Order: sequence, then structure tokens, then C-alpha cells
Amino acid sequence: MFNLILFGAPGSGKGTQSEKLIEKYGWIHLSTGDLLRREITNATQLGLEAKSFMDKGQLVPDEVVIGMIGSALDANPAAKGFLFDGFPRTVAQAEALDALLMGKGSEITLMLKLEVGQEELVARLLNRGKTSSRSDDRDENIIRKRLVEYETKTSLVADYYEQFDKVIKIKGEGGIEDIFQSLCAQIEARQVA
Ligand code: B4P
Repeated sequence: MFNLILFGAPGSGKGTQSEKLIEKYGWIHLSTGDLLRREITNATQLGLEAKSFMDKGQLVPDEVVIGMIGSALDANPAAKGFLFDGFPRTVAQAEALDALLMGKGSEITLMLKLEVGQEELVARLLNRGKTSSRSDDRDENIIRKRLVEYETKTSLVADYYEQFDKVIKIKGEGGIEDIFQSLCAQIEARQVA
């Protein structure tokens, strides 16, 4: 199994690149952001709770997202690989993910970390906010709060996987197709190794 974490700040291109990677490699795409937004659309109890955090630019509590990922892994026993997009976002989530995968005789293969400057991130998210239904992309203060959450909590997840030598940094600025080719080159280097 090939288990990839596509990592990066909000707006770094995770969702954009995930779509292309899934199409090429046929993995199961697990985006906690998408899973949470689905719960909100369906007005579930979990969705109502998650929305109160997301609207403020805060991370949703670990136990909520870990439970969602555990269910999604169980629902796809025949997967040839998973692409984790927007997860893990805290070290506790990373440890939980490793334990879940170990329980299935598997592990994280690789983390690809998209690197984009702060002002470019803000500009991209504000731009998406003009056209999408995402309320968390419309207010610059909320966007900056999400970036602080990333710096203080989520960036530590890269340090966590760094100790296992699983992290490769990719320049996330420039053309979408060029960035995609850089990601594919790293994946294919690991596939033949
Ligand atoms: P997510 O849904 O994960 O969204 P995101 O990180 O804000 O951005 P995304 O990755 O989708 O955007 P992309 O860069 O593709 O999270 C939303 C919220 O959910 C979080 O704030 C949190 O509250 C909660 N949440 C989710 N997972 C959680 C977890 N595990 N634990 C706790 N809470 C969790 O794209 C951004 C824009 O850039 C797009 O408009 C795109 O077109 C553009 N773009 C992409 N690549 C570009 C390029 N190369 N050049 C120019 N523009 C580009």
C-alpha cells in the first residue's frame, strides 16, 4: 500500500493537487476538510459541532477527526493506497494515524510538504472566497487565524515525520501542472525504491 500525506498550510494547494493525484494513481482520497463539510451540509450533530470551530478558523477537536478517519479506513479494506489531505493536523492526530495503520499492517510511505509564502496563501484563499461557498475563506482575519493554527500546531506534524525520514519539501508556488509533476516525480522515486 502507498500511503501519502499531502501536507501544507491552508491554501498551499493540497485540495487542488489531491484531485490530480487521485486521478493518476487511483488511491482513496481522505480529506478531513471535505468530510467535515459533508457533515455540515447534512446538518449532523458532528457537523454542527465542527462548524463552530471552522467558522472561527480553529482546528476541530482531535477525537472528532480521528474517529472520522478510522471509519473511512475501515470502509475501504481493499484500497491500494490512501491520500491523506488536511490530516493529520496535530501530533496527536499523527500518532493516532500511525496506530490505525499499524493495526492494518501498514504505515505512512511519504509526506510531501507544499511550501508557499504567507501573503500568497492569504491572496489565494481570499480569491477562492469570492467564488466558493466556503465561509472560512471570506474573512481575512479568519484566514490569518487559520495560518496561526498551522504555524503553532500543524507544522509540528512535519517535524514528527521528519524523525522517520519521510518528509520531502516541494515548492508550492508556480504553475499547478509544474507542481503536480514535482509531486509525481517524488512518488515514483518511492514506488520503484
Ligand atoms: P481544509 O478543507 O483542509 O482546507 P484548507 O487547508 O484551508 O485549504 P485547501 O488545502 O483545501 O486549499 P487548496 O490549497 O487546495 O480545512 C478547512 C478547515 O477544516 C480547517 O481550517 C479546520 O477548521 C478544519 N479541519 C480540516 N481538517 C482538520 C483536521 N485534521 N483537524 C482539525 N481540523 C480540521 O487551494 C486553495 C486555493 O488556492 C484554491 O482556490 C486553488 O485554486 C488555489 N491554488 C492552488 N494551487 C495554486 C497555484 N499553484 N497557484 C495559484 N493558485 C493555486
